[in-house]
Amino acid sequence: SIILLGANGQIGTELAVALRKKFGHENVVTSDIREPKQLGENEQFELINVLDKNALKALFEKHQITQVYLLAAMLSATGEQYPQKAWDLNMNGLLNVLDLAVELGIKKIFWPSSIAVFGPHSPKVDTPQYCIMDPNSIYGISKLAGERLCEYYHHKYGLDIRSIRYPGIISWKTEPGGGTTDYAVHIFFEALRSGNYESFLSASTELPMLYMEDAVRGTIELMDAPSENIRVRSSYNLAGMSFNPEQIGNEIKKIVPNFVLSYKENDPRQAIADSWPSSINDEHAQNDWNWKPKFDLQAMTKDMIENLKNNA
Ligand code: VAH
Repeated sequence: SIILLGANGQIGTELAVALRKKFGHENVVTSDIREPKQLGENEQFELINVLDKNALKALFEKHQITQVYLLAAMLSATGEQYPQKAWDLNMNGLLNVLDLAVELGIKKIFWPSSIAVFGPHSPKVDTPQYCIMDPNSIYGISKLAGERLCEYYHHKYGLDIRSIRYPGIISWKTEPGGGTTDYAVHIFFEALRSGNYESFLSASTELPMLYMEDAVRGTIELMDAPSENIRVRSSYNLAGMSFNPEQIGNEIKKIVPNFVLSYKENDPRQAIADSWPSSINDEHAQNDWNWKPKFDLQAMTKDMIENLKNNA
């Protein structure tokens, strides 16, 4: 079976739906440190703390796990409030999965990295797969270290572990928790709820972003690709779109004409965003496994507002 660790999070929630559709409910186990808000009648869920290696081993054996998607992590903004906890969860959670995968012969692993692995001295525009990487958030540092571990365990133990450096991900089903790119999700909820939003990032802060449908499809396409095609065993750059708060605000105003966007000064997340690239080069993902995004800013905005109006 396949297990998703951190299945209640922004990405895990939607990856679970896609994996159950692809492999069948009976072959997918979701898990997280707390119960999900809702669970379908034939959906399997297990409570687990990824830092409890013995419990994790028992869970992997109980369900005869052959694939692991490790989505449990603490994101950038929360990480700056609790750096030691962020390091512990992000690194030891990964190490537990890597070591158990070697011990139990688990076939495939997915682990998410992030554009947070780049730092102030990385090229800012069209950031390449290989370049200087000096992340200065504990989240980015843990993701860079995680990439090094993934590549090491692949070469030393032959683990088929695959990874994507996700941009900020935008979705309507589950709000992100504690990220720096979360403004791009909150702005939609507020535009429809109150008609105004105060962005914690400045108008010109351009960041790489990806719509959830593209993120989920890309993840599954990466995992489905033949192993010999996967030439990057650290983590693949992946690009969707890039925009700043002013641009997404203007796009929303085309649909919600009286929407008012304002800006909050001196939010700690501004410094994190300023250390990240504004756009990403993903030629390696294009060449190795035919990556191609489907949603640009216009299409994403339209889809977000339609879904929020119909579902939230
Ligand atoms: C964050 N959403 O903001 C995550 C992501 C690139 C951003 O890593 O921390």
